[in-house]
Amino acid sequence: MNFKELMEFDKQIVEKYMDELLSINVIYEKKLIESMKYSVQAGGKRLRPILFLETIKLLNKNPFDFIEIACAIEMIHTYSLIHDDLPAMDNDSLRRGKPTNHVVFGEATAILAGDGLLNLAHEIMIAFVSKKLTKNNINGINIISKAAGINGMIAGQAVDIESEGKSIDIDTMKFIHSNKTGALIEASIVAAAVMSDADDTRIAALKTYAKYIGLAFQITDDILDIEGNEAELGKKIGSDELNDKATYPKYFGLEKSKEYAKNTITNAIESLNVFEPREKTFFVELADYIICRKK
Ligand code: GRG
Repeated sequence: MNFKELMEFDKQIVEKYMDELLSINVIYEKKLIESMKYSVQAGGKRLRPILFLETIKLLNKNPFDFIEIACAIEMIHTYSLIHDDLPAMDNDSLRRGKPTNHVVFGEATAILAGDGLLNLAHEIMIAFVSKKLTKNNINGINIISKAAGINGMIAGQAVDIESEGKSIDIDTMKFIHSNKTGALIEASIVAAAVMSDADDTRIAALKTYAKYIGLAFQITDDILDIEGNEAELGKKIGSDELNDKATYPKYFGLEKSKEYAKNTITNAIESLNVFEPREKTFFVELADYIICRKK
């Protein structure tokens, strides 16, 4: 399978398995389950579970043995998007090309749907380790839980919200993005490496790779935001709405940010030197995809 086919294959497996995990028969809380399914099934690139599954494969383990962990990661990601879109946070009305969860189901249900997905993800991970109890499996799910929590994504989101309307320095901006966006991307790769019983050298190499692609992902997201806004709304980089956000283009300008993302990808690829070229084809192509993607 080539890169595109592999991405599609993994995506379909994750989506099929998530459908099964969300086939929950209830009597009273039908709206809650429907709203959880709505956001999970709204599409998305499924980047994090794909990274998880391909890392498992790279390290010669069977990805099907770990599929529920990949789904749990995507559920955590989806919860974060539902909550990020709420009126109290980013107040967005569109996500993954569809009306946001709170627009369809109301704010209270959207909050509960996010809570439900976050908790379900942890239930799934705990059920997995209780069936396959190894030290590395426990360490792996711990890496994912931490990345989603107050030492990762939630910390990044909290500082982002506190910084709204204020001018912040570059280090604060880097803190926000490496936690809000980078932490779960990094955890998807590192947890898979740990759960595959990889040696320390390979775990360290993959961690460095993950940090670089997380950073390049965020810079590219900022660039796409600007280019998308310019194309769709005729907004310019200096407009108030775009300037309100702490983004890489705001600090470095658009062209320098593109160059920064490119150099970051070069560093990501170099950090995989401990792997044979034939082993790491997917990861090299994925690094390029991160900065060439259109959404
Ligand atoms: C609410 C605790 C909490 C955290 C929210 C993920 C997040 C933190 C906010 C999303 C805001 C945002 C647009 C961040 C930039 C990068 C990012 C995470 C984009 C969305 O991820 P993709 O592109 O989305 O992987 P899809 O839809 O493809 O899954």
